[in-house]
Amino acid sequence: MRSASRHATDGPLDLGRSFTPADDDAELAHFLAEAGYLHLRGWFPREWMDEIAADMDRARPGYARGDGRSWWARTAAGEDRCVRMQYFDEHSAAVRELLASDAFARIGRLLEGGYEARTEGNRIEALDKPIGVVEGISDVPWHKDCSLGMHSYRCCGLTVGISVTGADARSGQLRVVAGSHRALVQPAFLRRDCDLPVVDLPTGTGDVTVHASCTLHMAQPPVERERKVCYTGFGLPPRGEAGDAQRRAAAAIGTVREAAYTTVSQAPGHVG
Ligand SMILES: O=C(O)CCC(=O)C(=O)O
Ligand SMILES: [Fe+2]
Repeated sequence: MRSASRHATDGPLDLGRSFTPADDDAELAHFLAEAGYLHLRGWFPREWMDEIAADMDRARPGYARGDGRSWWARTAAGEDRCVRMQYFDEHSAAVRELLASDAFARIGRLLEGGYEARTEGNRIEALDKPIGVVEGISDVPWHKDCSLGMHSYRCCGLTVGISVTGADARSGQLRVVAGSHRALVQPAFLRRDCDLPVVDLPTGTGDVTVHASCTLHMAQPPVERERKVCYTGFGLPPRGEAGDAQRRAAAAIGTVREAAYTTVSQAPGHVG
């Protein structure tokens, strides 16, 4: 008789499952290891999200196109919008409190290996998601975060998305390919013959998405309502001499990444 002690690590995963702070870490870790992502519901207080949203609006005028700390995109309405503010912890006490919280640290403890939060540099990025981007990049199409040469240095990191305003198909949301972190698939585009499940991750305010750096994912462009989200993450500590190589590679690849919004334009996600 197993029913009383049945554990959610038994049997097939329910890929639409979300977890709350009351759930068992072993179940979260199992789901993350198997599926490559997590949806954590009600992880952070709504009041923190309201403060972060207000801090984003206050910080934005301090960023400028070409400052090396932000990404920009032009919209069909003719605006030049700041879509990604890096080093956002410098502008938000609420975000610093979040990064120091046990709820955040708990995510990094889910996997073995001594995952570490970012303690310096660009610790967290705050993203605004305008409707109707026609030039530049705001909603990144299918990719793996550790692609473009970073597999050797960054695998396997964890990306943590903090849903500041909530997100869904109308406001844009994160979509992931379940199990793609364990599959040899092209780290960009989603091939039509890929038979792994695509999972939408609609979130509420204060929810969190977690994905492995090797999980194929994309941001669905908003069509009805803008959204706000912050991205940070955890990584494995560099070991010995690899640390220097990692820093050099990260700097070189970082230069390419930082120019992306001036060299690449996303496919239009919005008609009219
Ligand atoms: O815009 C998003 O929600 C996801 C962004 C993303 O995947 C990335 O910056 O690597
Ligand atoms: Fe990504």
